[in-house]
This record gives sequence, C-alpha cells and structure tokens, in this order.
Amino acid sequence: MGYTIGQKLIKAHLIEGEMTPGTEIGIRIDQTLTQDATGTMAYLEFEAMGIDRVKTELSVAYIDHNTLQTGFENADDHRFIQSVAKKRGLLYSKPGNGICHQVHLERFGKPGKTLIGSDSHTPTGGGIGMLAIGAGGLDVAVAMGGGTYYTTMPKMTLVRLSGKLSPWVSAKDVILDVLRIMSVKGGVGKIIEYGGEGVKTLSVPERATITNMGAELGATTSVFPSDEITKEFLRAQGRENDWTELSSDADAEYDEIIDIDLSSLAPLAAMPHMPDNVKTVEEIGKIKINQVCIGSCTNSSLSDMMKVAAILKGKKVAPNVSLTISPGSMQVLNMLSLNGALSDIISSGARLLECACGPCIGMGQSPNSAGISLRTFNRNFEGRSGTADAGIYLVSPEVAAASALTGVLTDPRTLGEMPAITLPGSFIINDNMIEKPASPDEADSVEILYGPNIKPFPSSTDLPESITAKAVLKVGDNITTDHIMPAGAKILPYRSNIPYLSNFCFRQCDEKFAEHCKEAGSGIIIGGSNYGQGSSREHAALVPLYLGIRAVITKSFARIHLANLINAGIMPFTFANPDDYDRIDTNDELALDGIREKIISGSAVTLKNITKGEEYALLSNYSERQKAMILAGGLLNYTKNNAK
Ligand code: MIC
Ligand code: SF4
Repeated sequence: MGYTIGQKLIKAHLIEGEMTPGTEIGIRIDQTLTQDATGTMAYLEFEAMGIDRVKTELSVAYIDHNTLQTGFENADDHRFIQSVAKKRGLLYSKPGNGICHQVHLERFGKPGKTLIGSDSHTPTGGGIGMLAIGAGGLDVAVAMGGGTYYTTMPKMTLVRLSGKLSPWVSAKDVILDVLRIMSVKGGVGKIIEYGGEGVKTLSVPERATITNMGAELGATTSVFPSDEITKEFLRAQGRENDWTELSSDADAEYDEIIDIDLSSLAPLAAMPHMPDNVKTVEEIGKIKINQVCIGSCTNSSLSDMMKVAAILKGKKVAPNVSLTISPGSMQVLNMLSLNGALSDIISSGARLLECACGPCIGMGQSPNSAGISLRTFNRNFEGRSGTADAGIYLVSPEVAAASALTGVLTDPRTLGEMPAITLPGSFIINDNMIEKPASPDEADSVEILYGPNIKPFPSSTDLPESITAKAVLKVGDNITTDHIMPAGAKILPYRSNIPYLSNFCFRQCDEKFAEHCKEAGSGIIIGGSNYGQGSSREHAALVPLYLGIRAVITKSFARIHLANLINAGIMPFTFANPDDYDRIDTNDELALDGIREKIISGSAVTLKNITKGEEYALLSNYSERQKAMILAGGLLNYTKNNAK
C-alpha cells in the first residue's frame, strides 16, 4: 500500500512508535517557531532546561502578537526574547516584520520538513508541503533542545478538489466550506490533505489560507502537495533550492474522503460566534456593518492585499464603516508601497495598521457596542475582539472589501466583473528586520535580560495518592482557550506573569472563578465536548495549575490543550458515559481515590461524587510517557527527573 503525504512526512521523521492511528508517535523536528505571546514562557522553560544552544536546523522567534507596548511589560518581554535568541542560536524577527506564519512561509519554510510552533496556526506551512504542527510552548522548548515531539498518530482525510474557483470566490470560501462540512471538532485526530485536479488551480498563498484555518477544524495539521506551483513560489522568494517535490502515492489509502467542486462554491461567511457557523453571504443578507478588518495570518498575503487594493481603487469606504488593513509582512507592505497599491488602499479611506496580528487577537480595534465586524481572520469566538456583545463574521478579502464600500454585508458577485490583478514574478527580499544569533564563541558574553514583569512559572508537585476537590466550574461544549485564558490588549502584556493573569481566568464563564479556586485551594473542572479548542496557549493550563486545578473531566478534548494539560501535570479524563456529565453540579465534592496507584497500574479510574453518593467511570488512555509525566507533575519535572 502506498502512502499519503502526511504519512510520508511522518515516516521520514519517525523516531518512536508505529504509524497506527490513535497510538503515540515521536517525531524529529527540523524547525521551530514561537511568537511573543507564547514565546516568553517557552524561552523561560527552555532556560529552565539548561540547554546552551538550539539543536534544530532552524528556530525563529517572532514578535507579532503584542506590539502595542502600552507599558514597559511588552518591551521587556521582547528584549528578553531577543536576548535569548541571540545567545541560544535563534533568528529573531523584530516587531513590525510581520505575522510569524506569513513570514515563515515567505522566508524559511521548506517542503518535506517538520515544523512545530507555539501557535495553533503553524499548519500554515502545510501550504508548501511541510508537516507543520501547533503545540504548547513546553513542547516547542523540548524540540528546540533537540528533543522528540510526541503526538497521536493521526488518521488521514483527503479533501479532493475538482473544478476551479469562480471570480470573487476564494480560498477562504474553500476552508469555510470544509468547516461547514466537518465542524470545529471534525478534524480532531486527523491530517487533512488536499488533493485532486483542483489543487493545481490554487496558488501557494491560497493553499496557505486553507491549511492555516485547518486549525479551526481541530486537525493535527493540513497539507498540500509540493509541486511546480510551490517551486514557482519559492523561486519568487529567491529560494528555489529549498524546493522538493512531494505528493501522495496513487494507491495511498485515506480513512475519509470529502469531495469539493471548487466551481460550485459561492462567497461564504462564518457567523457569530463559531468558525463553523457557515452560510452563504447571499443567504445571510445585507446586514449593516460597523467595521471591516482585513489581515491576519489567514488572509494577509500580497495577492490578498492586491485584490483588496483593486476592489477599493478609485472608490470610497462607506461612512458607517471603519476599514483597517494589516499587511501580513514587511515584504507584503513593501511591495504594495512600491507598486502603488498602497495608495489605492489609503485613498479609499482605509486605516493602515502595523504588519502584526493586531485586531485578530484583540490588540486594538475592538468594535463598538453590539457592533458588527467583518474580518478576514480565522476566529470569531465570543468576546475575542475585546467587545463582549460584538458580532464577528469571518469572510474572504473579496467580501470584506466589497462590503466596506457598500456598508452592508455584500456578495461581491453583485459588483460586476472582478478587477484583474497581476502578481510580480519575484518578491522583494529584504531581511533587515531579522536578527542573526551570536556565534557560539560570542554567545557566552551575551546576557539574558529579564524584566520585572517576568515571574517564575508555576511548578507542579508529584501526583498525590488520592485527590478530593470541589467541582469548581462546570462548562458546556466547545469551550475555547479564549474562555479559559483570555487575550486582548489589557491582558496580553502579562503572559509572563501567571499570578497576575490568574485573575482573568474563565472570567467570561464565572467572574469569580479565580477567587473560588483560591478559597477552595484545589479544584476539578467539568467540561463538555471539544474542551480547549482554539489557541495553543499553554497559559490555559498553567494558570489553572497555579489556581490549584488537578484534573479536568470532559466529554472530549481538543488536541493541543490536552497535551498542554498533561505537560502542566493536570490530569485530563473523559466520561466513559457522557450522560454522567449531567449528574455533576458545580460545588459537588469529588474524589479520585487511589489515583496514583491506578495511573501506575493502568487500572480503571472512577470518580466519586461525595455530595451525590454516586460513582462515574472515567477514561484516560494515557501513553506510558504521559503516565510518567502525570506522576511527576508535568513535563518539566519529568525531564528533570530523567536527567538525574
Ligand atoms: C490565537 O490566534 O489565539 C493566538 C493568539 O495566535 C494563539 C496563541 C496565543 O494564545 O498566544 C494561538 O492560536 O495559538
Ligand atoms: Fe496572530 Fe490571529 Fe494568526 Fe493568531 S490567528 S497568529 S493572533 S493573526
């Protein structure tokens, strides 16, 4: 039997385990990336491991999430990351150089290589045939030190594309259609591979839009073949030598096949508050809008921006709309400014923002009260924009630009012919905002600069014999890491200050969550299905750990968050019988008797509900390595114990 692209990439990097779906595998990591919001913690963890220099082929530290610098905190974090990068052998991408995924695709990604990044949208690299996976900061720190990356061997899904996109319909509509079909949990435990005749009609930036938003499916990653189109993209970036061909074997077998005829797609939108709440723009109708934001790692490439400029050219943004544009990288901005498209954008009345994540992570541009905002981003979770009652719609750049002109949600096909754009054959290569590390000889004299906002991360202790704790919180399905540990301009500067961050934990679900936990001293969280979807932020595990959470019991988990919980030393369990979820109420006194022994022996775990006098069977399915981590109180303790 032949192999799929995903299987080929895994096979070439497999260090431990067998390629049987559902079992744990360990793979070698060639490249890593971090961004600032997760990076400070990842580098603190890397420092705690005591490794002198990164051992990967390439590691890059990007600054793109929090570039506001409203106080010293962020500037200090950036300085810390810059000093670690210099000393430990990483490239450092300065604030303003662009969004990590866009810059990585342009300058560093290589077909056939593995990449893990402390950001859930790392699968953007799948657009050029990388095995690119989002992970928690600690997993990235281990990989930087040359350690193996462990994950569950995924199943393989083929999205078979036929036909060609119609004018005004774009890659965003393809991934929104996949989300409509599969839902935000439909990709868990799978690699989503794109194939079929339709693939060759899609450019690299279009492919990257699709693999980027595969994160919203909960997938392990998404991947396209590496073909002539990939080669052309790398050539235009002056990196033709980085190209290798990659395709699936003709007799490769997939666990699931989804057919999409590109010609049948219409402009789509994901309605509030989930990326899979998808309808056609026509069906939703001409709702009045207040804001349009174009950018983010999903849709900020040169071709996206050129399309937007062509639509806006010679026109005026509607009076009721605030339109913001964030080009994905310095390269994109530079090219727009040289070819005049930037002038078309600005002349229409658009506001130009920095090449960074910006409004996507709630760093400014929060909509007005109950405002309607169209965004070319990838997440529209409630409250993420910074305005609790705002309604965020996820749309393509075409829909966004057309609607900015009309002031209402607009199917761009009603605007007549789509303006043609020409893309250059080569990109401007300017790496002036990328700092090189010190040579190993010079590294000794580089000092790592810590600021006063950087506080030690919480440590966990060995798993006790038994645990008795209250159900401090019970939440429903699809809880996101934005619920658990919100981001946004007010909180993001404190990503390296867990004690301060803890005051904001689960605020949207229970304003007094932190207080309750502190009073109780320890706790257990009860959740529904797909608990912890969204971001890779390990803060969503480290902060609960700091607040005394020892176990999270749910109907099911999202992949990265599950790994982050175990890394932090918090036990994730699922209900053997999902109906037992309904039997537990907040504040019930719960007990996991003899839990240490049960984890060691792998015997069945039961949860005692002391308040109700009931017992429920729990499932864990931990690998031997995960068991050892849980017993040791997390990955750092486990690594330290192993080093002894
Ligand atoms: C996000 O889109 O939620 C983020 C911000 O990029 C996160 C990382 C973070 O929380 O810092 C992600 O997707 O991993
Ligand atoms: Fe940045 Fe938004 Fe992309 Fe996350 S999803 S990396 S916040 S642009």
